Amino acid sequence: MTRDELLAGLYDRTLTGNGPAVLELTNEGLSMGLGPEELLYEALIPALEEVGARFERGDFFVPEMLIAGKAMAGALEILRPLLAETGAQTIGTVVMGTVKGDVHDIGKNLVNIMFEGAGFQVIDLGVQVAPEKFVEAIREHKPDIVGFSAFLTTTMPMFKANINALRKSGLRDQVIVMVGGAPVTQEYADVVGADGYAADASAAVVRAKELLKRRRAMASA
Ligand code: B1M
Repeated sequence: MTRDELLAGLYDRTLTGNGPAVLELTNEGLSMGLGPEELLYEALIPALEEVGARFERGDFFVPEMLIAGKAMAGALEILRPLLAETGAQTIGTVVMGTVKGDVHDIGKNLVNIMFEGAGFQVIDLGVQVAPEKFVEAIREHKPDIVGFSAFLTTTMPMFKANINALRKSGLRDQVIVMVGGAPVTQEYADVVGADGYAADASAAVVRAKELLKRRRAMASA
């Protein structure tokens, strides 16, 4: 099998939610020498984008989205140690969660993997995380950054609710707030008063490092 055939096969099997074939092709791709990023960005993520497009057109329904998501999540577990492979020392702590009312977690999990790969310690609170849970976790773990993910236009307003909860608890100034998720934009992040936004997992790491550097420089000035 050629590289292009493998990527095309991985894309097709993810689109149709064939979990066992996705695992097999992911392993095969790696043994052929393809990088984890190639598998991710040239097959797995584009397949889920197509799933979303078909859902919007009414060609796919929730069950199809669910099995495609599960197939992708299985591949992500194989890729996780490779993406997070690093000898780096811990450079900061991040508390992450998908906001209340939202069960999407693949994008959040990918951000977590990239954060871990960059040397961050990640405390993942999972999905449907209520504002008071974020507050509790920030009190307990004292992270440098708290990350809120939202994947639905209807759950994005939880960013503001979370930030308000941090304010009420007197924690807002102690932590950098980052937001992200498929429908989120820089403009929306600014409106809700987040410190940082990133469109994807790699950009999230770059932005987190910038924000952390700035905060540490200000603290030592
Ligand atoms: Co849903 N879903 N879904 N879904 N789903 C979307 C998000 C949707 C865009 C599909 C569509 O219509 N095109 C649409 C939202 C529309 C909108 O709000 N405008 C949608 C809908 C409508 C729904 C339901 C309401 C459907 C229904 O029940 N009628 C329902 C909602 C349930 C709920 O949450 N309450 C629902 C359910 C589901 C499943 C459970 C079936 C499944 C989720 C499985 C899972 O996550 N475990 C699912 C899936 C799979 C999708 C799509 C197809 C794929 C999502 C995904 O994993 N993408 C999605 C379509 C799409 O996104 N194109 C869709 C791949 C992932 C790697 O990308 O999520 O963008 P992404 O993550 C990126 C960035 O967002 C960023 O980095 C990530 C990695 O690069 N990022 C951050 C994320 N968090 C960040 C945090 C940061 C920084 C960057 O800082 C803290």
